[in-house]
Amino acid sequence: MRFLTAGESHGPQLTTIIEGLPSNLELTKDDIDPWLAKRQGGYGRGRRMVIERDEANIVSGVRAGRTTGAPVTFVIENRDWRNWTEIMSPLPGGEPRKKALTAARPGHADLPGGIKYRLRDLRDVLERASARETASRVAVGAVGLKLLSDLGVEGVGHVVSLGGIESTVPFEWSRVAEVEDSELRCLDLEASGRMIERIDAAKKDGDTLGGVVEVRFRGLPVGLGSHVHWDRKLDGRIAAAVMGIQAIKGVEIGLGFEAARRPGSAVHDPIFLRERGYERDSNGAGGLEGGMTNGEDLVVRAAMKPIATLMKPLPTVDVATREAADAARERSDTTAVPAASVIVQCAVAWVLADAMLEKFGGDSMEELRERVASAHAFARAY
Ligand code: EPS
Repeated sequence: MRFLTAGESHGPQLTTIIEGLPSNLELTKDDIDPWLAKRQGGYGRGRRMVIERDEANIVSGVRAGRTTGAPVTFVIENRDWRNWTEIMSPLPGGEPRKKALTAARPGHADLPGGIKYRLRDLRDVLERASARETASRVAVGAVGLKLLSDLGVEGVGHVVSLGGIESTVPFEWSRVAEVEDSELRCLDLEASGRMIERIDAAKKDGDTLGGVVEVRFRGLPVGLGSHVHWDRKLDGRIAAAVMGIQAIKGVEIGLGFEAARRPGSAVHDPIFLRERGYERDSNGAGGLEGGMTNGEDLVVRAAMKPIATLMKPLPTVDVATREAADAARERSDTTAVPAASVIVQCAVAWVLADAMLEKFGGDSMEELRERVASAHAFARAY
C-alpha cells in the first residue's frame, strides 16, 4: 500500500490518497474523526486547535460503508483558510507579500528550505513543513488501525515523559481507558499534575516543551517484516515512519538505548513453549527480532523535540536584510507531546497494516482474515 498527502497549513484543505487497500473493509468517517479529534487535543495546544474541527470527508474508494479496492481519498478542510484566502492564493500577487516570514526560526525548516528551494518568503516553506500535515497522517493511520482491529490487533499510544518529567506508572493493557481520560494521555496522574505546571510555566516564559511517547500493539502475527534484506526489516520501516513525523528526533524499540548498557543475559528474552505456543516472560526486544515481529507486544518509543516556534524568540538572521534579528513568532503550541502519542500510534499502525498486506496479500478483507488466522494457527503448532 502507499499514500500521498498534500496541502498547506493555511491552504483550503489537506488531501490524502491511499492506494492498495483491500476491498470490504468497513470504513466510515466515524472510524477516522475520533482520531483526528484526539490529535487536536492535549493540554498545551494553541489557539489554532480552537478554530479547527478536523473531520475526514471520504470522496473516493468507499461505497455503502465498505472499501471497494479503489484508491481512497480524504479531504480535511482547514477552517482557518477563510482568514488566509488572499495570503494563500495561488494567483500571482504583489510583492512584498503579506505575512511574509523572513526571520528564520532556529530548529524549523525555514532556513534550509529557503536556500534549497530558492524561496525568499519562508512562509512557502513553513506552510508545508507545519505539523498541521500530521492530520493527514492520522487519517491514514486510523484506516490502518481499523484494518488491524479487523485482524485482531489492538494499539495504544501514551505519553511517558514531558518537559523532563517522567511517568513512573508502568503500562498495562487494562489501563488503556485511563489514557483516553487523561488530558496529557499519561497514566501517571501525579506526574501529569507536575507536567501541567511545567507547561504553564513554559507558556508564561514564551518557551516550548518536548517529551517521549510510547506506542504498543498486541495480537500481531509472527513474521511481519523480514531478516533477509535491510529495507525489509520492520524495525527500520517503523523508525523511518516515526522519524518522518515533524519534531521527532529519536526512536527506540523495546529496551532501545538501555539495551546497549546491559549484558546480553539481561537483554534477550528466554523462549518457552507453553499451551498457547512460544512465549516470553520478558520483552526487551519490544516484539521484534531480526527485523520481524515475534508475536510479543510491539513497543516503540519516540522522542519529540520542543516545537521550534518560541514566543520568546531566539537570535537569528533576517534573510531579506541579512541582519541579525529575533526569530519570527507564529501562533503555535507550547507542547504537542500528547498529540504526538496519537500521531506516532497512527504512523506505526500504517506500517503494520502495510506489512500485513505484504505478507498475506489478499484483494479483500475476507482473504486477509483467513490467511492471518491460519498464520496464527501455524505459529502455535510449529
Ligand atoms: C498544527 C497547526 C499549526 C500549528 C502547529 C500544528 O497551526 P498554526 O500555525 O495556524 O498555529 O499550531 O504547527 C507547528 C507547531 C509548526 O511548527 O508548524 C496542527 O494542526 O497540529
